[in-house]
Amino acid sequence: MPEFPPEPFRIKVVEPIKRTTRAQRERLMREAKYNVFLLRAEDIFIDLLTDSGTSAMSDTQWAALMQGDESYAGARSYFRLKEQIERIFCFKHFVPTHQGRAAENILCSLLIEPGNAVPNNNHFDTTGANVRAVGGQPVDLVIDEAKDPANRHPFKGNIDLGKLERFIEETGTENIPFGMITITNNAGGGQPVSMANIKAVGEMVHRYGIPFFIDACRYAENAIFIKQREAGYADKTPLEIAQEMFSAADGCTMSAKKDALVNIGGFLCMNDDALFERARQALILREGFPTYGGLAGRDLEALARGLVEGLDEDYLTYRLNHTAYLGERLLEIGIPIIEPPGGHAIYVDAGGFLPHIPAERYPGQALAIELYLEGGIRAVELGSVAFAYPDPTTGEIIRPALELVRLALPRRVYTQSHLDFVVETLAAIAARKDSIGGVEIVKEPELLRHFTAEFALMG
Ligand code: P71
Repeated sequence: MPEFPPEPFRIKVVEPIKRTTRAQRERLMREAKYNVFLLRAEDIFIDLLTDSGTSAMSDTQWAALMQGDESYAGARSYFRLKEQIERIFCFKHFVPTHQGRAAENILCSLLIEPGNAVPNNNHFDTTGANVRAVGGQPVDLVIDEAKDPANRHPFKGNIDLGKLERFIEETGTENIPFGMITITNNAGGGQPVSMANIKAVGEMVHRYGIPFFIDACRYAENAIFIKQREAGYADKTPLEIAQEMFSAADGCTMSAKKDALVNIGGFLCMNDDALFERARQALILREGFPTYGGLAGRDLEALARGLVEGLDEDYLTYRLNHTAYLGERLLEIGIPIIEPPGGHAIYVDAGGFLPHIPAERYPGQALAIELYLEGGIRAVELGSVAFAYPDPTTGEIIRPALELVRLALPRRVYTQSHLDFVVETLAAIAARKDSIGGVEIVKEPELLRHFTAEFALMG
């Protein structure tokens, strides 16, 4: 087999994408207020905004849609989904939700009191926002190696156990409603967490009587990383590794829009009976009856099959290779990225790539704009636009460690030649990078500002 083997699928249905001219893109970007979220998708050539909800479903999943049982209560599709969730995640209870943030919302609103704090390796944007929305404080305790882009630590998503213990001692167990770990760590490069770390974090929080939840969006990619990199797992299947990961926790939140290969869906799992009762009530209020939870019966069917396909070892091996191909080619032409390549995305170190643009002029946003102007490529800023926030007591702006631009790879959607085009586009930007200026925010909402903020070029 070649170093980067070909896609383990062939294409049965195609969706045309169109090129635009540089002049058109300049106008479209200006009209979108220099926020790539405000562009129209049909004006984009290669859309790497997110791997969330953008997967290509298989012929089996499309066929399953026709078998969706749309009964309000007790639908057959619910039981098909239940069987898969119980097999893979091994928790006692679950409720379906329309997507991951709805699961987070229910968990956070049931367990967090104002003034509480929640530890995680890195909270992703919606998770952090859901913790804050109910008066809690998200606290990020990832290992220091994660802050050095060139460090090739095999499990750069790990939580620093020393930091976690100090955090618990200083905060007090009564102020920590639960601990979390995000697998893989999306805010920190799509980097995996080792089995040893998942178990050690679980044991530590449990020793203090604190429940432990996994943010499981990319659990299958995390599992194949463990198989490839952690001693003792080479002969285990991704399913066995997943079961072992979840056995360390009391529950999980899941956005099925990632590793479950569907365009919409999520769920919240837990072992605690009383919490499940409260979650069911919250679900009925906010999402829907507990056997469909904000989804159509056909969505439940596609999800049940997507969970199976998403754990397939050939698919997962291809998936990591596909992402690594983009990362290694960018490194070859001198573009700094978070190393080693993550599971679902390559994160360009925009701060390192554009050192003449200070963090307060948002180098990541400037690069995201350039990617669109140069090649019609959409990426997302994951730096100070997405993650900087004012300190609750001093008001001082706290910035993330790195100013990143994420090139997220939708699952089973783009071929290796699309990735070559992304590399060529970044090479063209690199050739004139000193002429790129920073940006300023001219309008922003209070929470999750990156989705709707408006920017201006500073020249
Ligand atoms: C991602 C997303 C979705 C997103 C976020 C920001 C801009 C564009 C798209 C969502 C996650 C996630 C983790 C680790 C929970 C959610 C929420 N990620 N945890 O990466 O990555 O799930 O979108 O289904 O509500 O692009 P949800």
